[in-house]
Amino acid sequence: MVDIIIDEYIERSIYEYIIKKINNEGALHFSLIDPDPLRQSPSKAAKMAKYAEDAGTDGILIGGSTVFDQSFVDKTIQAIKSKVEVPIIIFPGGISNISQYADAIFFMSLLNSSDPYFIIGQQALASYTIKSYNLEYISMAYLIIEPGATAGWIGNANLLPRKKPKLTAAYALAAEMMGFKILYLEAGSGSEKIPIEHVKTCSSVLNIPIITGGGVENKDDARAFIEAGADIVVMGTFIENNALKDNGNSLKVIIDEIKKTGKTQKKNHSIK
Ligand code: 1GP
Repeated sequence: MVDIIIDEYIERSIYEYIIKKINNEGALHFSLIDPDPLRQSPSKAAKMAKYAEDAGTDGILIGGSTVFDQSFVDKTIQAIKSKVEVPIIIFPGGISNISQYADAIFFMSLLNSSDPYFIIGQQALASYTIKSYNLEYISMAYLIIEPGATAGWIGNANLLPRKKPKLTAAYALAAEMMGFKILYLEAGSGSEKIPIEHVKTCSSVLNIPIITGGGVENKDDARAFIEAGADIVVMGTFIENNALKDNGNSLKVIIDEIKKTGKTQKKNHSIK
């Protein structure tokens, strides 16, 4: 059982926390921190996370496509945990990203990979470790749209065409039918934003929540995703570039916009 400190959301799981918070607030914000020693030290990561929490973020995601040192993931999560109260969820770029210190892991499958290793291979290799850590796992379908950036290249993704939102939605609907609890759509970190039509089309057919991110740099970007039907907006590069410079002030403007727009959205996701 995970101990979530935020009083109004004492839940038995991070998954329930996410669903109920989306239903109550209409839209959430997650902050992605890449636990890569070449990017920042654990203490710097913890400072970034604290600024993000103070700016109103609803969760910290930890993960990166080029993380090769698992011990650094542990250290980064422990440092962040000592500073913030919001949940810390692993958004794994690979099996090296797993840590017993996180509150949960997005147990994700890159459904449009051309390589079964990224659809079920890594997951099989990770399964016993996750069980032995008693780590909460939240099944997530992961779809990468052109151009895909590092995640697309590493994951050998058969990138979904930017002009084909229906194709993305067909994959997303299949994922929901297969039992995935959450959908994550992106075109890669530090990349172009995905075309809004992909979010709209997925949202029109899905019941499970939609997370999207990649290239969000201002409140207009964030608002557009929420208005299109996204439930959670993820930001990584912006936080990495700005949080320590302005103490999270520019991030707060964007999160405030997400929360304001969220209030105009009616959400009724069921807990599966
Ligand atoms: C990556 O969507 C996230 O999975 C965040 O992307 O780094 O571009 O904000 P950015």
